This record gives sequence, structure tokens and C-alpha cells, in this order.
Amino acid sequence: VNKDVRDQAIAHNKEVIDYGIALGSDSLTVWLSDGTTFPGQANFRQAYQHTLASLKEIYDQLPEEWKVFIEYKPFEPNFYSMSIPDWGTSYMMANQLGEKASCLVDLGHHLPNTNIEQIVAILMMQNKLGGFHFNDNKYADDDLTVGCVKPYQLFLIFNELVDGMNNTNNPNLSWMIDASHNLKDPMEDLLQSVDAIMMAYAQALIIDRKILIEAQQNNDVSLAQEVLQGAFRTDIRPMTAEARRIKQGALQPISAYRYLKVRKELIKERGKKTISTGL
Ligand SMILES: [Mn+2]
Repeated sequence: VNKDVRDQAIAHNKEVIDYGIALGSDSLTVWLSDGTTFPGQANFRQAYQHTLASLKEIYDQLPEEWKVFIEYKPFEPNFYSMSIPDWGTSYMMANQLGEKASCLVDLGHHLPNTNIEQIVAILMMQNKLGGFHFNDNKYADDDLTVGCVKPYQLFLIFNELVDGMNNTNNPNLSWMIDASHNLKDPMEDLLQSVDAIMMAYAQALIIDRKILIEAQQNNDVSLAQEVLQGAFRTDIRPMTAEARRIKQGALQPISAYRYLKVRKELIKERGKKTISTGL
């Protein structure tokens, strides 16, 4: 690893912390693009040790009440190895860094068919689940709207979250939406994302946990499925709409957004030059 590149990366994170302090933030998320594209390109152990050493320097710069989230990703932009490819590596690093560090689960950063809900359950058991980047994918994308392809997976993740919130000491989670689109109005995408998250959460809350536990203890596999799918197939949209209305929100966010021409009004206010980018 080139020492200048390393020092620049650490300095960049320190700069980001300073911006965060100015903005009133209280956490830093680290996702590293580092890795290799060819076998033999780097020594795996050394890559881990260098990454950890650099993260320690960043960790030591965190203000007292701050947290740092270690995000993992199996591939891209490097296609042979990534420095932090999976939850196990993220977990080891979070443990070695200390109390302020925990793991960040980006739903799109898994190999196809990975059991993300199991990862969520185990990390919560270890009190090391820091938060989420919500999105969805079909193949290797990580930018689709959460719940647009795999709503049942999202529900099963929330099932573990609700169970974990009741039965572990995992600290409060940070909820983030990490999706980026050029096909949709990003505001509409955010509205759909929040709606999908609310629905998955509400459906997880109506799971009959007493019967689910009984089914698990009796090895009644069919009943366990009935309980989970009974909750998932319940149309709770009127309930989430009412929850929004009680908080003075819109019953139908997309319709309201379009009817009120929110985008047009915001452009009038802010101009057209503001451009946002993200990873
Ligand atoms: Mn992310």
C-alpha cells in the first residue's frame, strides 16, 4: 500500500469528521473501495492489517459521542478481493476497534441469495449491528428501491429486527436509505422507500410471536410458515397510511407529491444547479 494514498485516505476521513461536527452529525460510515482484481496482487493478511491500522487512526479522531459504521461489500470496484468483503470481516474490525464501532449492512452488498436476515440476527446477538443502507437488487446492482424486487426478504429482515430489539442489547440502529437512480424522480424513490420500510416494519410487528415460538419448539415447520406468511400477506397499507395521517403526513405520498407539484416548487426555491451524487 502506497503510504501517501493511505495518509490521504486517513486525512480525508478526518476532514469528513470535521464536516460532520459542523453539520451536527454524530456518526461516520466507512465504505472502502480497496481490494484487488488479480490473484497474487496483494497479501490478504497485510491488506487486513493495514486497513485495520488506518481505521484505528480514524477511530481515534472520533468525537466522544460519535459512532463509526464499517460497511462491507463482496465485490466492485475490485473483482477478485475486497479489503472488507463480508460481515465477518466487518465484525472482526468493529470488535478490534472498540465500543464506538459497529457493522453496517447494505442490503445490496451481498452475493446472490445470501441470508441477510440471519446476518442481522447474529450481529444483533453480538450487539454489533450499527445500521442499514436500505436498497434492493436483482443481480449485482445496489441502487434499486428497497422492497421493489424482494419485499419478502425485507419483511424477514424486519422480523429479525423486531425479535432482536426485544431480546438483545444491541444499541439503537441508524436507518439510512442508500439508493441512487437516474430512472426515477429521486424524491419519489425516497417516498417509496420509506413506505416499503414502514410496511415491512408494521408487518413484522403483527407476527404472532407466541405461536411462532411454539411452532419452532414443536418443529412445526408448516405452522411457522403460516405465521410468517400470514403477517406478510396482510394488507397493512390502510394502517401505515393512517399512521402517516396521524403525524400530519399524506395518506398517499406519491399522489400528494405530484398533486402539490412539490418538485416544481422546490426547483423554484433552489434553482436547477444543485446536483447530488453518491455511492
Ligand atoms: Mn451503502
